[in-house]
Amino acid sequence: MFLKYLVICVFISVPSVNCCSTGFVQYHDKCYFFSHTTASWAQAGATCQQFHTKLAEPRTVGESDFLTSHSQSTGKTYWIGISDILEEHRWIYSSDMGVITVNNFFPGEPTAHTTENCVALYMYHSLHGMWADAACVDDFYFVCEEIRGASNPEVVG
Ligand SMILES: [Ca+2]
Repeated sequence: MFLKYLVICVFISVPSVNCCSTGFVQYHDKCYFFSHTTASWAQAGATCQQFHTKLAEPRTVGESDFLTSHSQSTGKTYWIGISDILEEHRWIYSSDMGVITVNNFFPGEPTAHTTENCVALYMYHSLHGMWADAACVDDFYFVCEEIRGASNPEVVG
């Protein structure tokens, strides 16, 4: 099993890019964990932090498409690390409060103004994993992203 994992890592890795920790899924230089339990947006973020990760912050069209595609494959709705809690309709990443650099809101989304301030890869109402605003207290699955620069000496590439 370990050998199989190692072979997959070598096969899909770009040279010099480390493999992801067990349980994480790799996309280019990012490692994502798709949760198997649900939580509110804030609880989800806290859970990610317990493992030295953060709620996923898609910065490129490719990263965003990967997250949407993976959520389609599981059929679940996932929280990601984008909200407009601080200022209505100003969508920012949680970790650095930067305005989003990619926009994957489903056409017509976001819809709910101040009652829905957190972004999910939304599987309901035929949104197919594209972004929608949702009430931050809702319980959804969530995607954590490994924080780059955090050393992981036990992980071999
Ligand atoms: Ca809002």
